[in-house]
Amino acid sequence: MIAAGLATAAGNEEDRMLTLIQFPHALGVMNASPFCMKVEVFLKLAGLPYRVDDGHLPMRMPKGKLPALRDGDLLVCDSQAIVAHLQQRYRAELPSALREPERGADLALRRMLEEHFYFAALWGRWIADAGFRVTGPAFFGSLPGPLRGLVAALVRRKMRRDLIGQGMGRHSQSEITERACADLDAVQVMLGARPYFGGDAPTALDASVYAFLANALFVEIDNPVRRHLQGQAALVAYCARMEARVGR
Ligand SMILES: N[C@@H](CCC(=O)N[C@@H](CS)C(=O)NCC(=O)O)C(=O)O
Repeated sequence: MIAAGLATAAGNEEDRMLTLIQFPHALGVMNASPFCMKVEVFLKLAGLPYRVDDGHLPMRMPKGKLPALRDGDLLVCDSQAIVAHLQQRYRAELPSALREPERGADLALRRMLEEHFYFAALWGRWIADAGFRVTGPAFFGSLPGPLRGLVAALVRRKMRRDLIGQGMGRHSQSEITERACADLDAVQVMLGARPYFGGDAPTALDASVYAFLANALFVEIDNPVRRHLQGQAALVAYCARMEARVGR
């Protein structure tokens, strides 16, 4: 009886726990999707207990993308909506820096990474041959032989279509590289001499910036954007500081 009671209590505890729905671990970073990694970094910085569910395809989610967060009966989709939800519902439990509302300059920097740099990075992973040689086996290597090449080619085709629709895919490789490196230069200038964008402690913006930089720096794809980032001492040191707090 007691054992059954404990099992029920543990079950309830499990039910209450936040569930981060994201892609399976790959490419040697916390998550190969910077948006998923941003949420996981935020959860770690916040010290909120969570579990990961990596068994869902993005097209089955309400917005067709990952990440999503299940909090009780609520399913929150989109990384920024998730951060906003956590900031609101768990406000009292968050370190004070994570509660800060996003200022205009922070929003502009985050949007640059999420809505511009992201697409240059996507191009580097899926369209550039050097990227796809790494991405293809990492994401599809576990599929049965005949399916592997087919699914990889279909997903790559979708990425190419998306990138042309969004616009980044219409530029040449050197133009895309130039744009991505300019974004990284801006990130470094905006960080300045501060340890974090939040000053002495990371804010929600740091979760996003670190997720994007870690995906460019730690993933072993040799390309000019990664080499540029490797030469940006302040951003490399920033990534090391964030890694020491939350891992990579
Ligand atoms: N604005 C969304 C973007 C999420 C996003 O683009 N997720 C990508 C992975 S990085 C995805 O799920 N892609 C699947 C697809 O496009 O089919 C957020 O902040 O969560």
